[in-house]
Amino acid sequence: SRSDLVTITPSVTVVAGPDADAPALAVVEKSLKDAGADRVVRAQRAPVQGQLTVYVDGAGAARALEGLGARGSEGLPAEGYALAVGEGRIALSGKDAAGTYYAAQSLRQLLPHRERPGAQVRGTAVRDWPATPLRGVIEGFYGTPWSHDARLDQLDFYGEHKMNIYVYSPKDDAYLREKWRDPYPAEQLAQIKELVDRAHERHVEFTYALSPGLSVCYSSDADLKALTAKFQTLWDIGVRTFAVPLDDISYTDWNCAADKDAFGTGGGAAGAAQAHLLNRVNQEFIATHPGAEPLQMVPTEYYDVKPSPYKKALAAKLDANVLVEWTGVGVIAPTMTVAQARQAREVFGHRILTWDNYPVNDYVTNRLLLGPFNGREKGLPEQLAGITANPMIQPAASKLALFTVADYAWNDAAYDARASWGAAIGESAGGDARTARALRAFADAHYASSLNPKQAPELAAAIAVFGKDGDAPRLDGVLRTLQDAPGVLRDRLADRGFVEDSEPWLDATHAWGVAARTALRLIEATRAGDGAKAWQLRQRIPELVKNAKSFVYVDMSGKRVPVLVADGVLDTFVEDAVAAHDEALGVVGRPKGATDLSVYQDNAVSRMTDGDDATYFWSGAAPKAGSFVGLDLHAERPLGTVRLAMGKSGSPDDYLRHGVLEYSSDNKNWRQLAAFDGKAEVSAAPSAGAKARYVRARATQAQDNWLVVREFAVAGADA
Ligand code: LTM
Repeated sequence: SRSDLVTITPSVTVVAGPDADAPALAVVEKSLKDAGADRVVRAQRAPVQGQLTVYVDGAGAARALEGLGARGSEGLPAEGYALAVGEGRIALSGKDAAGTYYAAQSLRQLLPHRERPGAQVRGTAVRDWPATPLRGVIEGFYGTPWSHDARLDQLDFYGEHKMNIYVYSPKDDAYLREKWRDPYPAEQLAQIKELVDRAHERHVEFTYALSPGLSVCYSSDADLKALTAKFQTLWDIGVRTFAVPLDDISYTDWNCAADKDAFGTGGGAAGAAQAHLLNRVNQEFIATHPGAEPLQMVPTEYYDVKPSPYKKALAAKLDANVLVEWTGVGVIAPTMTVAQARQAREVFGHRILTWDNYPVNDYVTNRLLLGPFNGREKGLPEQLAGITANPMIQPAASKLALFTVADYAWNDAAYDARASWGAAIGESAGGDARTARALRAFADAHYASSLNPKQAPELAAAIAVFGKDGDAPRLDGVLRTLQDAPGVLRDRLADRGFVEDSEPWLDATHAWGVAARTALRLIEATRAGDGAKAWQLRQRIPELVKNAKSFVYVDMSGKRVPVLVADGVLDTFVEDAVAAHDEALGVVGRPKGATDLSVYQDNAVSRMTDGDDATYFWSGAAPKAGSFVGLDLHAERPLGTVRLAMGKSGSPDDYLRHGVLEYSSDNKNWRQLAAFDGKAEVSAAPSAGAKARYVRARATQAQDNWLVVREFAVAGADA
């Protein structure tokens, strides 16, 4: 970078090369106006001294870069660019049209955003290029598909963040799956054309993905014709990239007698059958349409790298130039490594494009997933044909995570998940500190996912500090920011889509903020020995919690799903405050659950102590020797009969195979109550006089099955 400053003069001249990208020029000109220029004019050569000149491509840009001592775009990979600012000029040079467009986007980010005559921009020299060829989004979730306007808005966002692919594949658009053979009604096709045109203007490859797998005959000429005829209607409106996803279908028993005759049955037959159809699409449609990009497909086994007859057949028979999509190891892969990507390339025998299931929330519709893209090893993009992220049902709320996906896919080497997340928040808040603070608190409270296992990390840290220093005013400040965040976002956030998307979560966040602040006051009153005040606050809490849990997301089938906010953090804080108060009064509430195992989805450890046999704790991994689930009875007491009810219908084998029940007064020194082997229902009565505050079930051997605990109870413990 350089030390000089360049002034945005009232009149700016743009000198463009003969082939300079038109969308890039539009971005440059708009950015200059947003930065305070009154007049932006195009000219063949540099004008009068004292005026800012911006060179875009061509000989002028090359000379200007050289004059600024910066290297040009020659030698860069596709979509790379050089950009330099200094000595009263700005120069942009793209390796290709997309590169120039990305140079323009970087310039937009560098320039000040609020009109101010005479604004200045710091001198700089940048050479930049993407880490992987395809970077973008696959609208591939179940549930309410995005609206047309939301899609247009997304395409603008992708262009701004150097993402270059959007795959149109909503599971609940009937014309893509159930009615895949049917042509689009004219109105719908016209809307898709508008998307294709917008994508083109934003250097985004609109990819049309047709999923015939629910009813196709892979060997049928008629079905091939139906598929390519549908593709042709999309080609005619400008689509140049096509995909055939074959995920989430039966491939061991698909309903086509002719295919059974042609290929047989089972995984190997399915791989051969799919390759047969896809090769015909590839050879008879893609290859006969000059300008078409390589065909993409999603295999039916998209979620692992285990060799199988299906993968073997697909690898051997599918045309070499078809891209294969893969979700990583797991449908929602907590981590993705370079080694796994190499294995995928090997086992599928084709170039791999990731279908990364983040921040998709169709399997947890009670959650917003607002944390960053995480757990993807550096070096991964280099192994891939590209990265496509499956977003949330909520388009605008997806942008925080998608910002970070774009960041990683462009430059994984420099990627820092937390820093990128902060930058996403800053951009969304548009430089307004109050909005940024509110958005950060809200996003923190909706942070957890398989990629970001810790919920509400900043709030949890503040609560932990309070546990040590007891500084209630400081924690109250944090909780107040959270409680007020929904109001601030509703009043100030420019992206109204985000507010619309988040409505029930905004309501619930405010309500949880109120409940948590009341709990904090309860803690203070309990500590101060102000029994009357504490009792008054204690009585309000059940109603406040009930209210906080009352907000619902209504899905496309009309199902009402109660939404979660900072779960495991706010609810625990409130429960602990109540328990501490009750304990001080000598009343002991329900035991509190504990475990060192991870939690599968929403099956929190509190569900094994809720007195309801139909709900359960479900671990997110198999217990190792030493893993435990435990109870805190809040105070030492005579120990009653201990009951441990494990397993559940549907997963009867998810129980501790070999373990011991133990009890303790100090959570350090343990005595054995019973040993158990091979049974899901365990019950043990202690000898007379036994006392304990803590009880636990500890695995004595590692096992393969995960653990379900429906109820873990001590007789008389919650009297
Ligand atoms: O991931 C793939 C390839 N298919 C489906 C997606 O449509 C769905 O959105 C995600 C997340 O639930 N899981 C899938 O299996």
